[in-house]
Amino acid sequence: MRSRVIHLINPKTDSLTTRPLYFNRALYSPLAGLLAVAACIPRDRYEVVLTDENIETIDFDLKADLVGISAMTSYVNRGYEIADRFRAKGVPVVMGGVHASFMPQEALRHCDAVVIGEVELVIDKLLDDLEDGAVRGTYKSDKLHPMVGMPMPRYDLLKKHRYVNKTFVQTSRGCHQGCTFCAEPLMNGLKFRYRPVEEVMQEMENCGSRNISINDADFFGTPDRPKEVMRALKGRGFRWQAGVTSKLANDDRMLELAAESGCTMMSIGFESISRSTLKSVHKHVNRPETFAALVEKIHSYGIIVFGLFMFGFDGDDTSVFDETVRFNREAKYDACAYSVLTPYPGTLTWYEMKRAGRIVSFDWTKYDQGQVVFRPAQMSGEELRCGQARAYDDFYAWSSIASRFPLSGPRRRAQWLIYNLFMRKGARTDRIESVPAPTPEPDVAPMPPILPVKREWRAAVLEAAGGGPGPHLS
Ligand code: B12
Repeated sequence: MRSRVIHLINPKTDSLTTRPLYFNRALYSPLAGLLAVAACIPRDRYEVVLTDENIETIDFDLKADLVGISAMTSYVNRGYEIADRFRAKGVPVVMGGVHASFMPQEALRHCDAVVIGEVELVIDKLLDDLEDGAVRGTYKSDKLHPMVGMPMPRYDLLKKHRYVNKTFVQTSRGCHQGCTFCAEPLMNGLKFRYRPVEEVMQEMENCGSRNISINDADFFGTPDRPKEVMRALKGRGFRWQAGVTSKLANDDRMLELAAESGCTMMSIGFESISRSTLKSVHKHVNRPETFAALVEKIHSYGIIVFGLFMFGFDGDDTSVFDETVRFNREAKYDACAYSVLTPYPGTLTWYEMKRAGRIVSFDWTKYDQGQVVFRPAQMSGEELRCGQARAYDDFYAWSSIASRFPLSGPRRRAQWLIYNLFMRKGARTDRIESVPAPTPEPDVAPMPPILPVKREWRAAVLEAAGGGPGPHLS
């Protein structure tokens, strides 16, 4: 018989894709982590309540035996406030997700326990400790989950009518790219772990929607595996979208299978139209000279291209904004996101900038890729933020939307419009304080769940952490 309640909370995040924008719906909400946590909790012993503060208010009076909070860096401060309130009422709190995984010592000032990295292999110990009234400290598995037999995410807990994208299926974890600004390789490793295709299909068939977002860091990371998944997807009537890298998105067989199996959109981290910039951040896979032809090719398969770009790299000067947008408009990207480079704690960019004394604000709320928390190399912070805002204005100007609109061909026009309207409105309402004031740095150093492979980076991480706590997976 169920006797205990676990309250899982996603704190509010003021991001342009998350804030409910049209018809009371958010474009996305980052709930995959909590649905995975809920999946691991035995249903016969616990009732799970899920609150996404982006769409509803938190019931602080709910009688829970444990509160679990997930957060990225930009909304971890709100997570800490929530944790403090529940703990003041005597409710134990556990935190997880990317920020707490990289900064467990900081998080432990606000909660009783932190899960570092994946929850699946430590949940039993956590729940045993809950029964014994002994939930405290860090929980970290000494190995990564093989991704076989993973429990089905609890889609039944989701208020589906409040999101445009409501299913987040992971077919793999890990990534072969070691991009310096990204947390993925230090959270999930540089090797792919794959879920068995039949388990992926089972999840998709039972998630309650035929529109699927594949949440892999890089669905097209290797040549054969995505083809297996796409062959299995064929004929089932799904529409799906995924984040992929540019190299294998150029493979006709891959695109053919994608189109045949229901792919409607690919999000691709192009990041920059400068090859030397891409090299400097270890995104070796991207070749800017191929970008325009790639967009055209993907279009020819009826698939929308959502281009993800970043501004503020050391090679960027003030010409980067107009040049990038001109390129994006001419190549007829369907949608673009322009992020400000952000040194997330524990990433290689963080250590580089920290060593050079270039990080200005350590206020995590500002780490939303819309504000400038560091000193750019070739422009002022103000120029970077204004340039980013101008890029959004230009790319989502009505004239640009009209000239890029797919009047003919098989791309889905309704989906195209939804993305353009959400991004246009989100970017325009996103004008917050652009260059935050300096703040003192945190007194605890981040520590990635997985140490970097390269010896010099390992040394830099350990040095910054003063020797650092172990053990770490390699
Ligand atoms: C898919 C994805 C998205 C999707 C999310 C879709 C969704 N519904 O979840 C979308 C497109 C919305 C998205 C948006 C953004 N994202 Co994103 N995203 C990812 C990606 C590639 C995978 C996340 C995912 O789904 N993981 C699957 C789940 C199952 O894994 P998980 O969340 O890690 O959860 C596991 C553990 O952490 C743990 N856990 C998690 N929460 C909790 C809670 C408790 C209580 C416990 C015990 C355990 C626990 O258990 C889970 C299962 O093992 C990650 C990369 C990564 N490695 O995390 C980046 C990542 C999380 N994103 C990132 C960023 C920066 C963003 C954006 C700011 C980008 C932008 N410019 O807009 C926005 C922010 C949106 C917002 N609302 O604030 C960064 C965050 C860095 C940081 N330190 O904060 C990451 C790490 C990528 C990177 N660049 O480094 N993202």
